[in-house]
Amino acid sequence: MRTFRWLWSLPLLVAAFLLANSAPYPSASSQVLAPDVGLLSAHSADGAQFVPGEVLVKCRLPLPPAAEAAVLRLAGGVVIEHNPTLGLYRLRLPEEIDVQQASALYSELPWVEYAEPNYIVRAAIVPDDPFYPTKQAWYYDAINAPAGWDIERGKPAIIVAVLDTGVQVEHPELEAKVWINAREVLGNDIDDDKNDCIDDVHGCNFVTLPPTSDPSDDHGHGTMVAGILAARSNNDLGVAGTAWGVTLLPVKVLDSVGAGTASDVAQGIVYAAKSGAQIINLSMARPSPSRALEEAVKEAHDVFGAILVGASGNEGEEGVGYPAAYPGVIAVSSFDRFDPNTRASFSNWGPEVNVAAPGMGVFSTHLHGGYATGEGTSFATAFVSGLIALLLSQDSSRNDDDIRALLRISVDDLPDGDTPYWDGWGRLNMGKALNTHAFHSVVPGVVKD
Ligand SMILES: [Ca+2]
Ligand SMILES: [Ca+2]
Ligand SMILES: [Ca+2]
Ligand SMILES: [Ca+2]
Repeated sequence: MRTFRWLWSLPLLVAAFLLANSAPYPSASSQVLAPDVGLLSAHSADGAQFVPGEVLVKCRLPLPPAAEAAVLRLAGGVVIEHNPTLGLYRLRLPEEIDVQQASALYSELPWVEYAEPNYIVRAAIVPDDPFYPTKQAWYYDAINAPAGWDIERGKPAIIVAVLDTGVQVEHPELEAKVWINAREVLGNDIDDDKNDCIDDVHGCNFVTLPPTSDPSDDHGHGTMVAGILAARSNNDLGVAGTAWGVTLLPVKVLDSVGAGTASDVAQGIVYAAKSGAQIINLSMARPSPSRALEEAVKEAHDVFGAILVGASGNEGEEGVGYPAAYPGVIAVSSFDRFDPNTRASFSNWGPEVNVAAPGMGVFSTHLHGGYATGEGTSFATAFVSGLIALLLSQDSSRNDDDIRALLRISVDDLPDGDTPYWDGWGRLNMGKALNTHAFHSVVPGVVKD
């Protein structure tokens, strides 16, 4: 690799070079377009792809054309395109010149505003799961999911607890995603990690008395929620989930008919928080409050810093159900399949609603390794937990306030019609939410319920 730093670190030599080289660069009207580089690409240190041998350079104005041409030729670059509106030059460098090094050195020149490799921009990723185009694309498009997946697909360190009817942990789309409790010694009949469940390896079952370490699903609801959250995705099989790479913690608190008690749910919430779940998905609702539930929410939220997400309820009436209605829980409603700007007819509304997500015709994993379609704010809730899991994968230091602020500034506000607050801040927009890193240091504190 040729080195040329010496030339640029000496401004006098550069000036001499400029004086000696006054041939003009090709004008905009005579620009030479390079042959299409097709799929050729290289990767920068941060993984971004760029076109080999090409650098984009913007010169500061004003600079005499001859001087500008000389600057551009410094690394042996040939102008292959010039956009006068942007003031941008696309240069082809000799093969032996390193593109990133050349960009850095061009950037050091006082006449250059910036220089960078010619990065490749790709269309938002569409997963190859066979049910995606036929069953799932409409709702993932409605929440701008593919643009989000371009940015973040989820990290295994982020644990989402699924408080539900259990999870079919051996489902081929879920088994690789299920939490493994490394802090528990198995088979010694002792709760080694003191999370209130003995010998728990893949979660816990609080429906039985006493609790057992088997969180298997005997209903199907929890397996569907788990799949929406984090089914294995882009694996040429079944469905795509929202947060492809995160970890699921199954906590069975609802029985084989989908019902549960406040005491079981309360215990499950605290178990999830103690086990390290940063997000607790509560795809359930009851019309009236419960002190036990409220205390458990407070404990998980205030003491453990967990982010809780709950369903607004499926009665199609005013009044958000519990636990979603508690201030410590992000409450989720559902928009309509046929008009994603309007409320799904079953979705409860009220001032406690925070955000709207897909809840009609949702297709996900089901019992016996199968798949099924479901409807309800339960399923909408799982999309929101999934997006939050991606936001924490981006930056695990984000807390509940940060997440609420990010959701609030990124959603698409929908018309309220005659059901005020039905969509809360608005409809989930994954691409926008995941593209707001820059706001992290400024928004917290600005937005608070
Ligand atoms: Ca334990
Ligand atoms: Ca044990
Ligand atoms: Ca899949
Ligand atoms: Ca609205």
